Amino acid sequence: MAEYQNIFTRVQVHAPAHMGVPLTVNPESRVGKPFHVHLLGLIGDAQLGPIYLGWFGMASLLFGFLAIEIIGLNMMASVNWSPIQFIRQLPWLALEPPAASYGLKIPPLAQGGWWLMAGFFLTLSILLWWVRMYRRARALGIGTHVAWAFAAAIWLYLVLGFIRPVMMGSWAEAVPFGIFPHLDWTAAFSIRYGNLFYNPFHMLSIAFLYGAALIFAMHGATILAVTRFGGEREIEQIADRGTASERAALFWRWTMGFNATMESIHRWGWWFAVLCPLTGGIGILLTGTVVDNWFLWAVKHGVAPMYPAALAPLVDPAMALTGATK
Ligand code: 07D
Ligand code: 07D
Repeated sequence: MAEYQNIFTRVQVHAPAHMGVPLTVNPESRVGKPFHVHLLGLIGDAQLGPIYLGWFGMASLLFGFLAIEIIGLNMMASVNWSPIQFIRQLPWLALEPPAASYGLKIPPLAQGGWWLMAGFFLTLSILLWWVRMYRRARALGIGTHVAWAFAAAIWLYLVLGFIRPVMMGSWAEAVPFGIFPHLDWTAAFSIRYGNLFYNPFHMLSIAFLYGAALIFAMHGATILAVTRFGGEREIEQIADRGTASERAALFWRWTMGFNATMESIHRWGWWFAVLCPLTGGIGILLTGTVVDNWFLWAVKHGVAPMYPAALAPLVDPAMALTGATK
C-alpha cells in the first residue's frame, strides 16, 4: 500500500528539451538554453526554460526591484545602516505611510514620501505583471482565467492601499510595508472599526478562503488517489469511461451522493479562490466609509446581541467625538 502514498512526482520525462509552440510575434523574446533539474522534476516539470522576456515582464521586474530597494533602504536607515541589526530586526522593521495630517498630499520623503513612492512602483510592477500574464495567455491562444484570478487579488491589494485611503481622504489609512507591522495594522483596523468578525463580507471572504482550501484538498487528494489508474492524465480520463476519472467520481457519489466532474471541479476551485479577495475587498471598502463599527452594525441588524444594560451602556466611541475628528 505504501507505494501508492505518493508525495513526489514519480515519473520524470527524460527527452530532448521541448521548446514550446513557435512564436509568430517576438520569437527572440524567448531566451535561455533549456536544461533539466532532477529536484525540480520531483515537484513539477524537470525542464527549466526557455523563459519569455518581454518588455512588460522586464519593466515589472525593474519597478518591483525599485520598490523593494526603497523599502529595504528605508528599513536599513531605521537601524542606522547596521547590516546585522537589519537581519536581526527585519520582521519588525517598517516603512510607514504618511501621518493623517498630510491627507492625500505628497509628504516630504522622510515623512511618508518614500512610502508613497514605493507603493507607486510596487503597484506599477504588479499591474505590469498582470499585463504579462494576460498577453502570454492570448499569445498561446488559451483563456485568460489566470490573469482574472490574479486581478481579484489585485483588487483587494488596491482597496487596501489605494482606493479606500483615497475615499477616506488620507494615505494614513493605508497598510505599512513590513512583516509584523502589516499584521499590527490588520489587528488595529479590526479594533478601530468595532471587530471585523461582524463584517459580513469578512465572513464571506473567510468562507471562500476555507472553502478554497477544502476544495483543493478534496481535488488534490482525489487525483492522487487515482494516479494508480492514470488519473493525473486528465484529458484521456475525461473521454474514457470506466477509468480513474469515473472511479474518482464514484468515490464521491458513494460517500456523499454527489460528485463534481473533471470540468466543474476546476470551476469550483477558481470561483472559491477568486471570491475570497473579491468579497474581502468589498468588506474593506465599506469599512469606515459606510460602516464605522461592525459590532454595532451587527447589533442593529440582529446579528449580535447587545450586552446586558447592567454592563455599562455601549456607545460607539466615534459617536462621542466632536469637531474635526468626527
Ligand atoms: C505562499 C505565494 C508566495 C508569496 C509569498 C509572500 C513578500 C513581502 C516584503 C518585507 C500566500 C512574499 C512576501 C514579497 C516581503 C517586505 C516589505 C502566498 C504564497 C511567500 N500580505 N498577512 C503574510 C503580504 C495583507 C496577514 C506573509 C503581501 C493585508 C496575516 C507575507 C500583501 C492583510 C498574515 C505576507 C499582504 C494581511 C499575513 C505570508 C499585499 C489582510 C500572516 C503570505 C501586497 C489580507 C502571514 C508574518 C503568504 C505571516 C502573512 C505578504 C497583505 C494579513 C509576508 C505581499 C494587509 C494575518 N503576508 N496581509 O504566504 O506570516 O501568502 O505574517 O497586499 O499570518 Mg499579509
Ligand atoms: C493580500 C491580496 C493582495 C496580494 C497581491 C499579491 C507580491 C509579492 C512575490 C511571489 C490575501 C502581490 C504579491 C507583491 C510576490 C513573490 C515572491 C490576499 C491578498 C496582489 N481573518 N482580516 C481577511 C481571517 C481577523 C482583517 C481575508 C480568519 C480578526 C483585515 C481572509 C480569521 C482581525 C482584513 C481573512 C480572521 C482581522 C482581513 C483575506 C480568524 C485581526 C483584510 C483574504 C480565524 C485581529 C482582509 C474583508 C485574502 C479582507 C482580511 C481571514 C480574523 C482583520 C478571508 C480566517 C478579527 C483588516 N481575513 N481578521 O485573500 O479582505 O488575503 O477583509 O480569526 O483586509 Mg481577517
